[in-house]
Amino acid sequence: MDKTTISTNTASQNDVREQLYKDMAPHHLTPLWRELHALVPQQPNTPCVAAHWKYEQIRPYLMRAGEVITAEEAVRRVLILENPALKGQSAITQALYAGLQLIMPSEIAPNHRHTQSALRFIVEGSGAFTAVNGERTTMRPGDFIITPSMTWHDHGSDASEPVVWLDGLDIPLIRYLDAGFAENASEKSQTVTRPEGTSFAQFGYNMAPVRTYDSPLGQTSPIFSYPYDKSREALHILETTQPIDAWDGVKLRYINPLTGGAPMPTMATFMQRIPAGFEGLPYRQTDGAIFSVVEGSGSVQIEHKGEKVQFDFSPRDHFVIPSWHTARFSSTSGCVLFSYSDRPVHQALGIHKEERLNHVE
Ligand code: 1HN
Repeated sequence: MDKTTISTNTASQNDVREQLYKDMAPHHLTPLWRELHALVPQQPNTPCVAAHWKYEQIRPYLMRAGEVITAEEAVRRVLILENPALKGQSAITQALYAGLQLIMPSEIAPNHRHTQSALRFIVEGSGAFTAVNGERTTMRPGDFIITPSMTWHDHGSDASEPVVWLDGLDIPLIRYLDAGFAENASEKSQTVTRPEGTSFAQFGYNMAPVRTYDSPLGQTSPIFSYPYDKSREALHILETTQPIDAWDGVKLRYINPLTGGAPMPTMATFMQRIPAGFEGLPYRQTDGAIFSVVEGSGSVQIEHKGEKVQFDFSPRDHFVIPSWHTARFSSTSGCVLFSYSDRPVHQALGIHKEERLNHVE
């Protein structure tokens, strides 16, 4: 139908159209021309909003959860970080899930497995462990740990203090694809078959077992734990010897050593140092990113469709920068940030986009 026809359309034409829509509806038909704008927006139009969870404000609820339910009874004692604009969806972005999990001394979170990939980023306390495929990994603050898709995993604690970590999973994405399977094990804790550190010795030293060309875990990294002391050391060396990126400060991505790609097929992870006195330039990217503050304090200004928010963050805080929201970081005294996003999915589809602005608006 051309423009002339539309501009001259009459009340009776409208009636005819409305009648058509009504008549076709029982046949599960709907006219594209009424949906087209929303279906193909000119730029990403996420319903998600930027949000900040201050650790000092939410920790009391986590500890209260520790008093009212055991890890075993809960299966996973987690408070979900839910995007305020996605209530009831257990999602922090459209594609990703985030939660804070608590394990108390000598508790067990029972063995199970599922399609959804998971990452753990240790926020508070040392001495809990997670077991993946028969190998335990001790958790220390700042460590980044992987539970690959469909691998058996349970958590336990030999610690004398509460241990809290950030869980990042691709739950909403797998739900969207209707592709999730899950299974509980008959034993609460899996049998340990390999000493701690085995997978790191095999794959964590820029070497790999001689005949390993294909990853034993498909696209997922065979390294279960990326210890913080190594990531922190790398950032420190680069901060003190190399030029600082005007947008990111010093930012490294974690890699699957067998592919050079992201450690998981659906989630990329990053560790970043914002140097003292840094005033970052603004950027935006299509992947929505979730941040966990490791050390120090700073601010992030986030702007979207003319609305601005600023989050002043401290250690153990969490915040989310949704898709295509413009963000810039600053810090007076310096800070270290862990983050994860759905970037590998965007890249696999060839649709990842990032824009780095050269001036502050
Ligand atoms: C899960 O398996 C864990 O293993 C944490 O610690 C959070 C959220 C939804 C589904 C499975 C875990 C989870 C989860």
